[in-house]
Amino acid sequence: MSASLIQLVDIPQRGDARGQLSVAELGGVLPFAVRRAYWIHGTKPGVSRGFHAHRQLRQLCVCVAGSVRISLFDGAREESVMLATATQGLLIGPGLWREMHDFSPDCVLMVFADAEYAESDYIRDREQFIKHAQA
Ligand code: T46
Repeated sequence: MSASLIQLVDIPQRGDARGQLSVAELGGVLPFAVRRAYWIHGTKPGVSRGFHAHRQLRQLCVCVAGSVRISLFDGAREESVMLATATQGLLIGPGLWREMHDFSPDCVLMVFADAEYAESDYIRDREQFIKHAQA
């Protein structure tokens, strides 16, 4: 059986009596050096996002507040996962079509990426992605 598309990682916890502190660092939960971070928040009700793949980019997604469902598609199989905790991350490698659905109103989705923004790294057409995945 092939490996799951969903790679969840537990984020080390360094909380104490004062509250929680979660750490993502290179050599720990991060398998790459971060060159960019961005976060998606204030998503309007009923809105879905994503609908693209990346050619090279690697990412770690952490839902630091609220919840969101992320689906991944490799051109043949589709799997989805609900992110609803700040103590787990979803690693997304290159060559996976992603969609984000069911954002809670308070959702804050942090994304750590291994490269700066480049529109040329995106495949935004699903049919083109399927051809790319099968090549
Ligand atoms: C991803 C999912 C999880 C920039 O100018 N710089 C940036 O670093 C990013 C991420 C986006 N943009 C621009 C590109 C678009 O004009 O911001 C606009 C919105 O981006 P997009 O429609 O691609 O957003 P999402 O939520 O569909 O996808 C984002 C990331 O783009 C993508 O890398 O994997 O979150």
